[in-house]
Amino acid sequence: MSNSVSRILMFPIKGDNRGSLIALEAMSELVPFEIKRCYYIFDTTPGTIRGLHAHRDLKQVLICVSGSCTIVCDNGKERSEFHLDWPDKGVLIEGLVWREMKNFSKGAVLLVLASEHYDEADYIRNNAAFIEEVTHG
Ligand code: T46
Repeated sequence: MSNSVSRILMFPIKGDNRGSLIALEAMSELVPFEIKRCYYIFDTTPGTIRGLHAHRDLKQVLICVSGSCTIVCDNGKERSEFHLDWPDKGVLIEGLVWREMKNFSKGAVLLVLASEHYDEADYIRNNAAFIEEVTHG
């Protein structure tokens, strides 16, 4: 069985009368890895579901920096849903976790910090293969 983790993160806001700022640093409690890549998802087609895959060896923090969306995480034993609707919330995903992103609001921007460079070989895009790997290793 996997020791995969997905959990909500709450980021401290540095606010003053000019507005708000959130600062995230690599190798901290909130981002527990070196950041090798970041990417963002935007201009999402209404009603679409993205993701629908797992990773073998990737740590990520997902932040909806504008608008809102829902992140579904399934580690083969339990399925969790996280609604991201403000930039002070994130989701940390580590280990073998099937993920889906859905319910994107108009104008939503989902920022992702990742521990590794892009590697298609790290993806499991077939759900039956994910179940097999999460169950039997
Ligand atoms: C994940 C979720 C949250 C690249 O060339 N480089 C990259 O770094 C990424 C992430 C993607 N791509 C290419 C690969 C595809 O041709 O961009 C295209 C769309 O990627 P994909 O269909 O994998 O996008 P999502 O939104 O389904 O999944 C993405 C990440 O790929 C994935 O790692 O965890 O966001």
